[in-house]
Amino acid sequence: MEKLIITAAICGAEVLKEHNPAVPYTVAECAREAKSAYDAGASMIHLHVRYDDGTPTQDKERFREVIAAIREVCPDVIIQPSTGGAVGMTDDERLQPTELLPEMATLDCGTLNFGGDEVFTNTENTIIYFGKRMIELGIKPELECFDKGMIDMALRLHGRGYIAAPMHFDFVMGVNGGIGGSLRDFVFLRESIPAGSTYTVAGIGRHEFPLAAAAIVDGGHVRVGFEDNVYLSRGVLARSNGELVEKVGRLARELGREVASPDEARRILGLHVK
Ligand code: KMH
Ligand code: ZN
Repeated sequence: MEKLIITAAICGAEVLKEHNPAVPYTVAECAREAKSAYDAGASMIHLHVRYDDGTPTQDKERFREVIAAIREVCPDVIIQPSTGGAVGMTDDERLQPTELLPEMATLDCGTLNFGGDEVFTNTENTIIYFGKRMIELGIKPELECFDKGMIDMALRLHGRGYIAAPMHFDFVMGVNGGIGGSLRDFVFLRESIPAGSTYTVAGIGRHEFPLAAAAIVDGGHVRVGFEDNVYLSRGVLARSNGELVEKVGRLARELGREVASPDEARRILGLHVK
Protein backbone atom coordinates (compact mmCIF):
# COMPACT_ATOMS: atom_id res chain seq x y z
CA MET A 1 0.00 0.00 0.00
CA GLU A 2 1.25 3.52 -0.77
CA LYS A 3 2.13 5.79 2.12
CA LEU A 4 -0.65 8.02 3.43
CA ILE A 5 -0.95 11.59 2.19
CA ILE A 6 -2.40 13.85 4.88
CA THR A 7 -3.81 17.15 3.67
CA ALA A 8 -4.58 19.94 6.11
CA ALA A 9 -7.40 22.28 5.17
CA ILE A 10 -6.29 24.90 7.67
CA CYS A 11 -8.72 27.75 7.20
CA GLY A 12 -11.69 27.35 4.85
CA ALA A 13 -13.98 30.20 3.93
CA GLU A 14 -16.84 29.71 6.34
CA VAL A 15 -15.44 28.61 9.71
CA LEU A 16 -14.88 31.45 12.19
CA LYS A 17 -12.90 32.22 15.32
CA GLU A 18 -16.29 32.07 17.07
CA HIS A 19 -16.25 28.34 16.27
CA ASN A 20 -12.63 27.88 17.36
CA PRO A 21 -10.31 30.77 18.32
CA ALA A 22 -7.38 29.04 16.57
CA VAL A 23 -8.98 29.45 13.10
CA PRO A 24 -6.43 31.52 11.13
CA TYR A 25 -7.28 34.78 9.35
CA THR A 26 -4.05 36.79 9.19
CA VAL A 27 -0.97 35.91 7.16
CA ALA A 28 0.99 35.09 10.31
CA GLU A 29 -1.84 32.93 11.67
CA CYS A 30 -2.04 30.98 8.41
CA ALA A 31 1.71 30.34 8.51
CA ARG A 32 1.45 29.23 12.14
CA GLU A 33 -1.37 26.79 11.37
CA ALA A 34 0.33 25.43 8.24
CA LYS A 35 3.51 24.81 10.24
CA SER A 36 1.63 23.02 13.01
CA ALA A 37 0.09 20.71 10.39
CA TYR A 38 3.35 20.18 8.52
CA ASP A 39 5.27 19.39 11.70
CA ALA A 40 2.60 16.81 12.56
CA GLY A 41 2.94 15.07 9.17
CA ALA A 42 0.79 16.92 6.63
CA SER A 43 2.37 16.90 3.18
CA MET A 44 -0.26 19.15 1.62
CA ILE A 45 -2.02 22.34 2.65
CA HIS A 46 -5.44 23.04 1.09
CA LEU A 47 -5.54 26.79 1.23
CA HIS A 48 -8.23 29.44 1.44
CA VAL A 49 -7.27 32.96 2.43
CA ARG A 50 -9.09 35.60 4.43
CA TYR A 51 -8.64 39.27 5.16
CA ASP A 52 -7.58 40.09 8.72
CA ASP A 53 -11.23 40.47 9.80
CA GLY A 54 -12.02 36.93 8.57
CA THR A 55 -13.71 37.87 5.28
CA PRO A 56 -12.89 35.22 2.64
CA THR A 57 -11.17 36.42 -0.51
CA GLN A 58 -9.66 34.88 -3.64
CA ASP A 59 -7.43 37.92 -4.15
CA LYS A 60 -4.27 36.82 -5.91
CA GLU A 61 -2.05 39.17 -3.90
CA ARG A 62 -3.39 37.87 -0.60
CA PHE A 63 -2.68 34.31 -1.79
CA ARG A 64 0.82 35.36 -2.83
CA GLU A 65 1.51 36.78 0.62
CA VAL A 66 0.13 33.79 2.51
CA ILE A 67 1.92 31.27 0.27
CA ALA A 68 5.23 33.10 0.75
CA ALA A 69 4.75 33.04 4.53
CA ILE A 70 3.92 29.32 4.49
CA ARG A 71 6.95 28.59 2.27
CA GLU A 72 9.21 30.26 4.86
CA VAL A 73 8.23 27.72 7.51
CA CYS A 74 7.26 24.67 5.41
CA PRO A 75 9.67 24.88 2.47
CA ASP A 76 8.65 21.70 0.63
CA VAL A 77 4.96 21.32 1.49
CA ILE A 78 2.48 21.02 -1.42
CA ILE A 79 0.24 24.08 -1.42
CA GLN A 80 -3.15 23.54 -3.01
CA PRO A 81 -5.17 26.76 -3.30
CA SER A 82 -8.94 26.58 -3.42
CA THR A 83 -10.73 27.63 -6.57
CA GLY A 84 -14.02 27.12 -4.76
CA GLY A 85 -13.56 30.23 -2.66
CA ALA A 86 -16.80 31.15 -0.94
CA VAL A 87 -20.44 30.90 -2.04
CA GLY A 88 -21.41 33.72 -4.41
CA MET A 89 -17.98 34.48 -5.93
CA THR A 90 -17.66 34.68 -9.72
CA ASP A 91 -15.66 32.16 -11.74
CA ASP A 92 -12.88 34.62 -12.57
CA GLU A 93 -12.66 35.79 -8.99
CA ARG A 94 -12.30 32.17 -7.86
CA LEU A 95 -9.64 31.35 -10.45
CA GLN A 96 -7.20 34.06 -9.36
CA PRO A 97 -4.79 31.82 -7.37
CA THR A 98 -4.19 29.69 -10.49
CA GLU A 99 -2.26 32.67 -11.89
CA LEU A 100 0.40 31.93 -9.26
CA LEU A 101 0.95 28.52 -10.91
CA PRO A 102 0.52 26.26 -7.90
CA GLU A 103 1.25 22.53 -8.30
CA MET A 104 -2.39 21.72 -7.54
CA ALA A 105 -5.72 23.47 -7.05
CA THR A 106 -9.22 22.26 -6.28
CA LEU A 107 -11.79 21.80 -9.03
CA ASP A 108 -15.33 21.50 -7.71
CA CYS A 109 -17.37 19.09 -9.82
CA GLY A 110 -20.96 20.19 -9.30
CA THR A 111 -23.52 22.44 -7.66
CA LEU A 112 -24.96 21.73 -4.24
CA ASN A 113 -27.05 23.25 -1.49
CA PHE A 114 -24.76 24.63 1.18
CA GLY A 115 -27.17 25.12 4.10
CA GLY A 116 -30.06 27.56 4.45
CA ASP A 117 -30.44 29.59 1.26
CA GLU A 118 -26.81 29.12 0.20
CA VAL A 119 -26.03 27.37 -3.09
CA PHE A 120 -22.45 26.59 -4.14
CA THR A 121 -22.71 26.95 -7.90
CA ASN A 122 -20.55 24.98 -10.30
CA THR A 123 -22.31 24.65 -13.64
CA GLU A 124 -21.01 22.29 -16.30
CA ASN A 125 -19.55 25.28 -18.15
CA THR A 126 -17.79 26.49 -15.00
CA ILE A 127 -16.20 23.08 -14.48
CA ILE A 128 -15.10 22.97 -18.13
CA TYR A 129 -13.68 26.50 -17.86
CA PHE A 130 -11.71 25.62 -14.73
CA GLY A 131 -10.59 22.26 -16.14
CA LYS A 132 -9.28 23.85 -19.35
CA ARG A 133 -7.46 26.51 -17.37
CA MET A 134 -5.72 23.91 -15.20
CA ILE A 135 -4.65 21.86 -18.23
CA GLU A 136 -3.26 25.02 -19.92
CA LEU A 137 -1.32 26.01 -16.80
CA GLY A 138 -0.13 22.50 -15.88
CA ILE A 139 -1.96 22.49 -12.53
CA LYS A 140 -3.18 19.12 -11.22
CA PRO A 141 -6.79 19.39 -10.06
CA GLU A 142 -8.06 17.84 -6.87
CA LEU A 143 -11.57 16.92 -8.01
CA GLU A 144 -13.84 17.90 -5.13
CA CYS A 145 -16.92 15.69 -5.19
CA PHE A 146 -19.64 16.33 -2.65
CA ASP A 147 -21.89 13.65 -4.14
CA LYS A 148 -21.74 10.64 -6.48
CA GLY A 149 -23.11 12.62 -9.46
CA MET A 150 -20.05 14.87 -9.26
CA ILE A 151 -17.78 11.89 -9.83
CA ASP A 152 -19.87 11.05 -12.90
CA MET A 153 -19.52 14.64 -14.12
CA ALA A 154 -15.73 14.51 -13.66
CA LEU A 155 -15.56 11.26 -15.61
CA ARG A 156 -17.67 12.69 -18.46
CA LEU A 157 -15.46 15.77 -18.66
CA HIS A 158 -12.35 13.62 -18.53
CA GLY A 159 -13.78 11.74 -21.54
CA ARG A 160 -14.17 15.07 -23.36
CA GLY A 161 -10.58 16.07 -22.60
CA TYR A 162 -11.17 18.75 -19.97
CA ILE A 163 -9.65 16.80 -17.06
CA ALA A 164 -6.43 14.85 -17.45
CA ALA A 165 -5.60 11.41 -16.00
CA PRO A 166 -4.47 10.18 -13.56
CA MET A 167 -7.31 11.83 -11.69
CA HIS A 168 -7.19 12.65 -8.00
CA PHE A 169 -10.54 12.93 -6.22
CA ASP A 170 -11.52 14.47 -2.92
CA PHE A 171 -14.70 12.98 -1.44
CA VAL A 172 -16.13 15.73 0.73
CA MET A 173 -18.65 13.86 2.85
CA GLY A 174 -21.25 15.06 5.32
CA VAL A 175 -21.92 18.58 3.99
CA ASN A 176 -25.54 19.63 4.60
CA GLY A 177 -26.65 19.33 0.96
CA GLY A 178 -24.23 16.65 -0.22
CA ILE A 179 -23.74 12.94 0.36
CA GLY A 180 -23.75 11.69 3.98
CA GLY A 181 -20.77 10.37 5.88
CA SER A 182 -21.63 6.71 6.40
CA LEU A 183 -19.35 3.82 5.54
CA ARG A 184 -21.86 2.75 2.90
CA ASP A 185 -21.64 6.19 1.26
CA PHE A 186 -17.84 6.00 1.40
CA VAL A 187 -17.72 2.58 -0.27
CA PHE A 188 -20.16 3.80 -2.96
CA LEU A 189 -17.86 6.73 -3.84
CA ARG A 190 -14.56 4.90 -3.71
CA GLU A 191 -15.94 2.13 -5.94
CA SER A 192 -17.08 4.73 -8.46
CA ILE A 193 -13.65 6.04 -9.46
CA PRO A 194 -11.55 4.41 -12.17
CA ALA A 195 -8.54 2.19 -11.49
CA GLY A 196 -5.34 4.22 -11.53
CA SER A 197 -6.91 7.24 -9.83
CA THR A 198 -6.27 8.31 -6.25
CA TYR A 199 -8.54 9.82 -3.66
CA THR A 200 -8.56 11.61 -0.38
CA VAL A 201 -11.53 11.80 1.96
CA ALA A 202 -12.64 14.90 3.85
CA GLY A 203 -15.26 14.03 6.44
CA ILE A 204 -17.18 17.02 7.76
CA GLY A 205 -17.65 17.45 11.50
CA ARG A 206 -18.08 14.18 13.39
CA HIS A 207 -17.44 12.22 10.20
CA GLU A 208 -13.80 13.37 9.99
CA PHE A 209 -12.00 10.65 11.95
CA PRO A 210 -14.20 7.61 11.17
CA LEU A 211 -13.79 8.33 7.46
CA ALA A 212 -10.07 8.95 7.94
CA ALA A 213 -9.79 5.47 9.47
CA ALA A 214 -11.73 3.98 6.54
CA ALA A 215 -9.43 5.63 3.99
CA ILE A 216 -6.32 4.58 5.91
CA VAL A 217 -7.25 0.90 5.73
CA ASP A 218 -8.56 1.19 2.16
CA GLY A 219 -5.34 2.68 0.76
CA GLY A 220 -6.83 6.13 0.20
CA HIS A 221 -5.65 9.44 1.60
CA VAL A 222 -7.02 11.80 4.24
CA ARG A 223 -7.87 15.48 4.59
CA VAL A 224 -8.51 17.04 7.99
CA GLY A 225 -8.44 20.62 9.25
CA PHE A 226 -10.51 23.49 10.58
CA GLU A 227 -12.24 23.94 7.21
CA ASP A 228 -13.96 20.59 7.83
CA ASN A 229 -13.99 20.14 11.61
CA VAL A 230 -12.79 22.10 14.64
CA TYR A 231 -13.00 19.32 17.26
CA LEU A 232 -10.31 16.88 18.31
CA SER A 233 -12.93 14.67 19.95
CA ARG A 234 -16.53 15.11 21.06
CA GLY A 235 -16.82 18.54 22.73
CA VAL A 236 -13.04 19.13 22.77
CA LEU A 237 -11.80 21.91 20.48
CA ALA A 238 -8.53 21.25 18.67
CA ARG A 239 -5.89 23.78 19.69
CA SER A 240 -4.36 23.72 16.21
CA ASN A 241 -4.66 22.05 12.82
CA GLY A 242 -1.55 20.17 13.89
CA GLU A 243 -3.51 18.35 16.59
CA LEU A 244 -5.98 17.09 13.99
CA VAL A 245 -3.15 15.93 11.70
CA GLU A 246 -1.37 14.30 14.63
CA LYS A 247 -4.48 12.26 15.41
CA VAL A 248 -4.61 10.95 11.83
CA GLY A 249 -0.91 10.08 12.05
CA ARG A 250 -1.61 8.15 15.24
CA LEU A 251 -4.48 6.25 13.63
CA ALA A 252 -2.28 5.44 10.64
CA ARG A 253 0.54 4.12 12.79
CA GLU A 254 -1.86 2.00 14.83
CA LEU A 255 -3.26 0.59 11.60
CA GLY A 256 0.16 -0.05 10.07
CA ARG A 257 0.22 2.67 7.41
CA GLU A 258 3.20 5.00 7.01
CA VAL A 259 2.75 8.72 6.41
CA ALA A 260 4.12 10.30 3.20
CA SER A 261 6.56 13.20 3.11
CA PRO A 262 5.80 15.99 0.59
CA ASP A 263 8.07 14.47 -2.06
CA GLU A 264 6.59 11.03 -1.49
CA ALA A 265 3.15 12.61 -1.91
CA ARG A 266 4.33 14.21 -5.15
CA ARG A 267 5.41 10.82 -6.48
CA ILE A 268 2.08 9.22 -5.52
CA LEU A 269 0.13 12.01 -7.21
CA GLY A 270 2.32 12.21 -10.32
CA LEU A 271 3.51 15.73 -9.55
CA HIS A 272 6.96 16.96 -10.46
CA VAL A 273 9.34 16.05 -7.60
CA LYS A 274 11.34 19.12 -6.59
N1 KMH B 1 -16.06 27.17 0.56
C1 KMH B 1 -16.88 26.33 -0.26
C2 KMH B 1 -18.03 27.10 -0.80
C3 KMH B 1 -12.97 24.31 -2.51
O1 KMH B 1 -12.15 24.70 -1.71
O2 KMH B 1 -12.69 24.08 -3.69
C4 KMH B 1 -16.13 25.71 -1.36
C5 KMH B 1 -14.90 24.98 -1.04
C6 KMH B 1 -14.41 24.10 -2.12
O3 KMH B 1 -14.31 25.09 0.01
ZN1 ZN C 1 -11.88 24.40 0.45
